[in-house]
Amino acid sequence: MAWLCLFTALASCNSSGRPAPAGTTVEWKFAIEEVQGSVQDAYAQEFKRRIEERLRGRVGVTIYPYGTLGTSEQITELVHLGAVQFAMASPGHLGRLIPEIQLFLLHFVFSDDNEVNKAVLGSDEVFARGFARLYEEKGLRLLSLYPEGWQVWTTRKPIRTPADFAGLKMRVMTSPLLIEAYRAYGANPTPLPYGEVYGALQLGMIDAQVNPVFAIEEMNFYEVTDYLIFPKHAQFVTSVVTNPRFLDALPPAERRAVAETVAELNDYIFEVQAEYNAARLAKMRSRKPDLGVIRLTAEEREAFRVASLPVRKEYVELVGPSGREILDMFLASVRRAESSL
Ligand code: 6CS
Repeated sequence: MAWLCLFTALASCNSSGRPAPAGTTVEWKFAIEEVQGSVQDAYAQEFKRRIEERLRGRVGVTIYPYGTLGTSEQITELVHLGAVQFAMASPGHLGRLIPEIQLFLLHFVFSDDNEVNKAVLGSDEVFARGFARLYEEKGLRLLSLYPEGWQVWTTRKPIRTPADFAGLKMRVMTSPLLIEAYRAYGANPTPLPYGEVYGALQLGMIDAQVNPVFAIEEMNFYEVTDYLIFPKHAQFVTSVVTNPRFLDALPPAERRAVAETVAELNDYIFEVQAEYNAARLAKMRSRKPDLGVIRLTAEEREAFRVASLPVRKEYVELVGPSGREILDMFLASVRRAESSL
């Protein structure tokens, strides 16, 4: 009910695609799934700066950090309803709406070279022909797909083999495939919204969670954890979305400003995520010198890769016949990019 009131309040503000009367500034709302100072915040801040510069006096962008508008799934719904104009929508929380997007939650499908992943996510094959139409079918316009960093397990004990996961209560994001991804290692996966993870770790309701380094630092998960395990098994991918009715109704100059800004931000955000992830690992280690950091060897990673393979079948079953096609297309795309970059 409280959330419904929030929707009504947001929707009543002037943020339609209609041109603003001369001399007035229209507000575009941009909701992110992370807190201030995060990778998504850096994206939204730069989007705001560039949009306001391009559309001087006509448009102002307000950023809503995580915690101000609800969970990730609720934020996506607000874009769908047109109460919020732009948002981040991570595949980890989008699986119930767009089952195909859970491709990015499979383990060991990305390249070990993140430049390759960046190129593949922005490619015509994966972005435009692959996923944009699937978002459109669900009433969302996909503007960008970008990586935020390698996923890292934070645990109370060292993990080097799938057997180490036996019975481990692992917090996962809310997309259904993530349950299968960690069951494959023998874990006990527990889906939870982002905002509940710290408390659940502190109270021992969960033993472990998975997120990129920058998030582990800014959400203070490292305070309630003993080890950071780097398996390099998956990238944290997110998507930038808008409401198609809003975008299509904008005057051409404003639509162009959005398209140009979004295109420019791909390189910008790629550098930001690399910088944030490196700097924050150093920060956590200096604040908590006894924090264990384990980088799995090639052999250890291979054991996880083999254990993760049956989940690809689960993905195809969950998505239906097109799932096999999407998976094959993505793997081929990664291989091609690896040999050409
Ligand atoms: O774990 C999560 O739920 C969140 N993690 C990140 C890095 N961004 C947004 C997402 O909701």
